[in-house]
Amino acid sequence: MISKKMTDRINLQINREMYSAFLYLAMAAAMKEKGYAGISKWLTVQYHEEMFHAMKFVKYLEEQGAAAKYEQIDKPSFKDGSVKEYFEQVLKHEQFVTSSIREMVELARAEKDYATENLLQWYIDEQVEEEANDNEILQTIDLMGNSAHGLYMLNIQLGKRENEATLDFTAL
Ligand code: OFO
Repeated sequence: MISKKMTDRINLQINREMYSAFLYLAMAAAMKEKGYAGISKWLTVQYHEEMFHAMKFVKYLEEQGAAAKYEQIDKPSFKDGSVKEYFEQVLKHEQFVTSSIREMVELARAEKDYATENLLQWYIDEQVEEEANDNEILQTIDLMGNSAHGLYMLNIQLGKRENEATLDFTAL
């Protein structure tokens, strides 16, 4: 059984993960409108990943005899700009999520809640992967010097990203 404080904190994180999903979906729509169908697809796959992150917490609460509480999700907030500026905002958002997960680990340790700490290790690993992906994309953009041809190629490359079957949260 987990504490009320940890249950509330997990529910806050569920909201943050759903906000991340909503943010990437909004960015995907904006990229599609600009003609970057591949980047839009990459962001849409990211939307699915974020929903999986949220639902993995929901499942964990259920297993612990607690319940998910869904709150209002804020309007996605991002500035329109270049492809590089979009990915800079994605990275910045992921850095915020990483700090949020780290804060949860601190709480789990303070409460000697080993089960939640163990679950959070999965999210820590996931954040390392997400930040690495975003950094790699930004590095590629820098290498191309923001050239139109380079962005075209990046758009094709990112469009190859597929949803992973393991992200089906109905199977959680
Ligand atoms: Fe859930 O990792 Fe991104 O936000």
